[in-house]
Amino acid sequence: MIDVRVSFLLLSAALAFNLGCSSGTSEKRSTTSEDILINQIGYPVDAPKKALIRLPAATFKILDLKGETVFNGNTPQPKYWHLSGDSVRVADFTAFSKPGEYKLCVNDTLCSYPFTIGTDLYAELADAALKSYYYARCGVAIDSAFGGQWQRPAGHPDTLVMVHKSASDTSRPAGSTLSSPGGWYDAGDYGKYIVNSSITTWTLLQSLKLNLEYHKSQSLNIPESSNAVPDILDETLVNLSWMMTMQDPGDGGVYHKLTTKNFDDFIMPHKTNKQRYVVQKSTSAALDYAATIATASRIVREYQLTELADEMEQSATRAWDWAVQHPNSFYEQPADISTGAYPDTTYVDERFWAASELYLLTGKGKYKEAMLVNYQKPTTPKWDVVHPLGVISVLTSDKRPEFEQMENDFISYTDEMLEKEQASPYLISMDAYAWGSNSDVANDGMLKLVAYSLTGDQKYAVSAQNDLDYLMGRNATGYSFVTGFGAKTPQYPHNRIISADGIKEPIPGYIVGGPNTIVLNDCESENVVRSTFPAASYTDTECSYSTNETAINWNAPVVFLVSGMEVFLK
Ligand code: 9MR
Repeated sequence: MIDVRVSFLLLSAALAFNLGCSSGTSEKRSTTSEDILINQIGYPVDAPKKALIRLPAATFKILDLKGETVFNGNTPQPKYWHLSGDSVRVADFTAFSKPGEYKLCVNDTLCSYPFTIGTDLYAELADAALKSYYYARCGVAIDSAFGGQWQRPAGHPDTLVMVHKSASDTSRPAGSTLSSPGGWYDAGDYGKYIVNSSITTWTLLQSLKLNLEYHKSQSLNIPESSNAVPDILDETLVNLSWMMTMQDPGDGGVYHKLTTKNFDDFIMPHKTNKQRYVVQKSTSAALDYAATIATASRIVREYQLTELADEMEQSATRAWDWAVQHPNSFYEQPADISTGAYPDTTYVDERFWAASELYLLTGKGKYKEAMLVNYQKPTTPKWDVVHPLGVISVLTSDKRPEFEQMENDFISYTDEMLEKEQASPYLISMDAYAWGSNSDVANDGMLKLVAYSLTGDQKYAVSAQNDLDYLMGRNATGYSFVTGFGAKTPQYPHNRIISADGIKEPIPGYIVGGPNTIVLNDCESENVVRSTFPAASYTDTECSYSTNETAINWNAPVVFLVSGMEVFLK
């Protein structure tokens, strides 16, 4: 017979554990502590499992949901980080790998959010990160059959876009109109920008290439899900079709962006009616376009989309030719326009990227020459640092043997990242915080997964897991940065649709830009005071466009990293 008193105690202890409040017995009292930082989704069975503790705790325990201790560990001395302004100790429980749901506790009373040890932990996250692009589609209605409660009417048809005077020529004078529908909204704003679209689209295509079987098995429930191509390619084609309308058929040049003169208000897409413009042709737009469309041409050919592949090849080549004739058309924001600029001051990296993709597509010597002339050692990619994208394309192609030095440089860079991660109190390779810092961490993870796929050395995948752990909560802010995933996730991203749709839960699957101190006063009017330590300088407030915005280029490496971890470190 069960002892009623014992079973009551067990039950109340379990409840207290679940609810994070007192059970009435001091030894079982547990409070969720913001000073125990974990991956709030959890850890794959065979992955390294590390938490960070900001408390003076020399030991820690892992408890199961019944409140039973299943693992005891010691922590080393804390390490101070000048970027976060705090000291953390590593709690390593890699040795414990029994699937289940747990909390990590110190001093018997302070516990982390619950987390899981298991397999396929990131599958939903991978789907949601990719489906975020469906929700960001411009010019189409989001149907409830696919978008659930986040359904919305179509907005921004972009069939009568005006040519801005900065973009005018004799065949398309200022004030004339053209049609450039579709694609994805760039970010929290409703603009569409070629530079940022390019790195985003390429990253998704590269994820498809590297994790082919995984992406083939994904079903996102988007309108195209039942056709013969993987959903990631369907979604990417939505943006590629738009990008191709941004090329001037007359001269092959590419408009830098399609936006209103000033940012739209925080209202739904179908409620906006400001005139939209194509603005200035730029060399960066032409080269990024050439690189992305050339990459797409190779991939769609594999899916027997032959006509499209041919059209893309011709289009990419024309954009390259335009850029050769206009090598220094730097984007200059016109006085009457204030939307995003995506400006740049050097095109060496863009030229290398475009030349690489065109060489892989056509095999022509002139592109190989341009590659060699413009080569620089790879670093972490960004919208204005794109040569690493060309390096990845080359190293994951059949042309890899021609470029041994490039491979050495790539591996040296990833090895340097691993050294930095080992020295980092927060176990990441990033050592400077820029606008969109979360995407820098995700891009580091992407490079590590590429290094893993090239060398087969598990150490790179292990390090990429650390990047994912950081993004999902093991960071100085304690936020799991992807909406809808984790115990503490952004509720008020700087995103016009999420703000205006009237739905309490933000659309899931969006990573926010993350901490940095570039614009400390973006929420001044709301009296938000941010940390002056860059790693901790984040606020989940809508006004914080510099830390809490969503953006397509930030989500793409998350798709890559999370899908990759699903494959590499189950
Ligand atoms: O991601 C961009 C970041 O690197 C720049 O520092 C910042 C300021 O120029 O702009 C960011 O890009 C924004 C773009 O200009 C407009 N759409 C929203 C983007 C994300 O904030």
